[in-house]
Amino acid sequence: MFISKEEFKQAFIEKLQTLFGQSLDESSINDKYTALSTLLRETISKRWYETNRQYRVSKEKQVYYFSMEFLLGRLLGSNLFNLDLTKVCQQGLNELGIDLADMEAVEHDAGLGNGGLGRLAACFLDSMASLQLPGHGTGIRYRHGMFEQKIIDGYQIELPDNWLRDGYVWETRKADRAVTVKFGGSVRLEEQAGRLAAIHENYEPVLAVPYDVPIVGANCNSVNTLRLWSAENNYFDFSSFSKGDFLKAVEKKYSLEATSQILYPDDNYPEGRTLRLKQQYFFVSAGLQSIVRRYKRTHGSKPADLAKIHKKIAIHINDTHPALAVSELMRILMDEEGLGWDEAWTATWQTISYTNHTILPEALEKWPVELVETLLPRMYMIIREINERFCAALWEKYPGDWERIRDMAIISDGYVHMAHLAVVGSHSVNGVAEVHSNILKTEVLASFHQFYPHRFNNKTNGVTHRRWLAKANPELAALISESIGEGWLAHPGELSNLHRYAHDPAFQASIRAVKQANKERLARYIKDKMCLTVDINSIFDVQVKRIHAYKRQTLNALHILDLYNRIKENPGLDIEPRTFIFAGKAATGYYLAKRIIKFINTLAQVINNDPAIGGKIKVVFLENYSVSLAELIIPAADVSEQISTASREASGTGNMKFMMNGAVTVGTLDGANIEISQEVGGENIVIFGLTADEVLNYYKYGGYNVLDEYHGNSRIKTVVDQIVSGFLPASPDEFDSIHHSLLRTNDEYFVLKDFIPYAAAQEKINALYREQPRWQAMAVNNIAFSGRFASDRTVSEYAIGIWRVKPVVIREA
Ligand code: DL6
Repeated sequence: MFISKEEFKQAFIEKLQTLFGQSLDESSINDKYTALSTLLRETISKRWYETNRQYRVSKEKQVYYFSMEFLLGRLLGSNLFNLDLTKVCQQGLNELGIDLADMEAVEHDAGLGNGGLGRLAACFLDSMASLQLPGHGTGIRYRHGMFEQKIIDGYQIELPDNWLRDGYVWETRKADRAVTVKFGGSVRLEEQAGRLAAIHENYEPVLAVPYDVPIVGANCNSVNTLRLWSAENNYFDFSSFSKGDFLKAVEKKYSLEATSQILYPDDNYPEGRTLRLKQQYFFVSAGLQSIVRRYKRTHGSKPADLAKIHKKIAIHINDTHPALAVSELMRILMDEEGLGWDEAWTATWQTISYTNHTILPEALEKWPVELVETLLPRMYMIIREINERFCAALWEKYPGDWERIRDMAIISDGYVHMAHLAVVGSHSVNGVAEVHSNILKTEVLASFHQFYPHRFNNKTNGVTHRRWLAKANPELAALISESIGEGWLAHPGELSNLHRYAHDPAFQASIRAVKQANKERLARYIKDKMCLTVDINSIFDVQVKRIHAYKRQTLNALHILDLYNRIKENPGLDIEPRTFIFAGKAATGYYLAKRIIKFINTLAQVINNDPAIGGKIKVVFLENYSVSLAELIIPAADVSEQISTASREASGTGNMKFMMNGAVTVGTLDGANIEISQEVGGENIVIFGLTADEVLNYYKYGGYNVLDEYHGNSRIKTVVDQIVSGFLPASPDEFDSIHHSLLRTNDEYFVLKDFIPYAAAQEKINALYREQPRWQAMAVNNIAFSGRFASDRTVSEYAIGIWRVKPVVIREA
């Protein structure tokens, strides 16, 4: 490892020569990126090897976090940061006339996730490694990650994300660790040596090849592993080939490999396709096979050794997507390792734990019985047996209560209910914010909570402060360290020491200067990408997240329309200039969400081109929201829009990232906003709208009467009418679906009910921003009290309360 910039420069130049046979001057920025990343990889690989070796020798318990999604973003900057090499490299590169930021920009974001759930998994990996916990990720190496979004004429257009085009320097293909995953065919039970053996025949084998990505811990020697599985096959149909049918010769190979080709872009939106179920079983089976293989090497391979697997292995399932882990671990323990049902079952549920990330009814996964039975016959047999035993236990406790048993069954009404399988097959079930965990206990999974009261718990989400504060906002990080020392980097709780600077005029001036610089940086990006000038002295009011009806971008947009109407009516309206910034992707099949994007862009077209409003407000929709774009936008935000319908957003994690960067939240009492509000204090956040209890109560009684709101307030009526009146330059029926979602379906997400309270909250923001000392104190307090929302805290809680794993300190080799 290079410790001085001179050493670094020499190593870097040598690497360019050995990799590309080129001098510094001859090499492209891509070559430079590859040389720098390869240099880092060498340092990382040594630690990685040592970490794996010491884990093996110590025989300590290991955690495996199973997730369909890991939204990693770029790794060069975060690896440099965690290795504490940023400064040395930056200085060395500067002396060579190279900007590190340009090199970082070369890396394709690893967009192997949709949004909150996938990014949470990536934050957890960073925290596990940095807390020296032996915790690894298991997922899918999608050939195409989250689609690239283009906005053309205001519409979302999706392009494939070819993120592997230039190779991926961080991964290592481990062909010798490949395993076979079996689909289809049939299973028969046969008496063998005095016990029933399951014989799986005529199945379609898919070869699962692991690609390992090192996960570097900060300020320690730990390097954990993210293992991503790729479907690969050497199958070649020689008989078709020899008949000259070349296409057919490769057809089967490609159909088998399709399993890991694409990420379903369906955050909180149902996409019940066969391929998705195939993906779920593919990575669960491959991951468990490889974990059991390693376990046997370290802890013994007799059935009695495997019956104790839960003592050395914890498997966490990130939502229900990997819930087949329950039946697959049963299969491996019984069919391959010879355990009986009872022993296998005890080991299975004690190994597995489950996090629920949504209560949206449409997003709770269920699969048709025929599909599971045909695609995964052995899984189906095992799930049926688990279900029968579970229903028998329910019958014993609630004799005659058929309705309850039907509601709780894993298989009912022709479906396999994945959340039920996950709860029954786990020793821990957690929600991701207090309010969400309570709703799970009292509403969505209430009967399961009654049956298994000790399984349920809460683990409020967190985000890694290393990426989202230290790396994304280096000027702010430097200012914090100058004021309270660097302890907060290892112990984010120490950020609270900033509180004493909240009213310090000099500190306020510095915080403001950092924000202005970040706003300038974002304004330059907007200018470059969209040829649009935004006023950096305006309030940067930001809503960036997936586009979804429950997240209520519509509420934000209608309020902007109302503001526009008011400025038109009264050009002297005394408001602080505001730039409303949006970004986010809509699921490809989600028509309403796509219309919301078009609606925002149409508003932008009208407002940004109307000289009559004197530039008081502007609307920007930035295309292709990603982790890297979030790192640019969030540090520049003054206002963080967290305005979901109360009870619908399980937690939110964007809310935490904005808070850490000193934005003031305007939000509902939903998800983690509630805990943010408790932590920062009511005077440092602007809360509005219905509470979760009120919303749930309305739902119980069929909603509210939206027409009362519509007819009862002329501002509301005007903006709702403007959606379809031809006021906006769009085809007459362009926004019917939005209008419909408000008036025809009785405003399922209470947009109109919360409209006036939201407008009042926005006026409050306006007034607060005018009192700059007050506003800056709010910004400082938000940063100061964000320590609780660092994922290091969350992951420690998982480690102690659920996984029961301890840190393993990796000594330098
Ligand atoms: O827990 C991470 C994240 C939460 O912050 C969001 O509130 C929640 O919407 C999201 N849930 C999903 C669910 N997807 N599925 N299934 O993405 O999880």
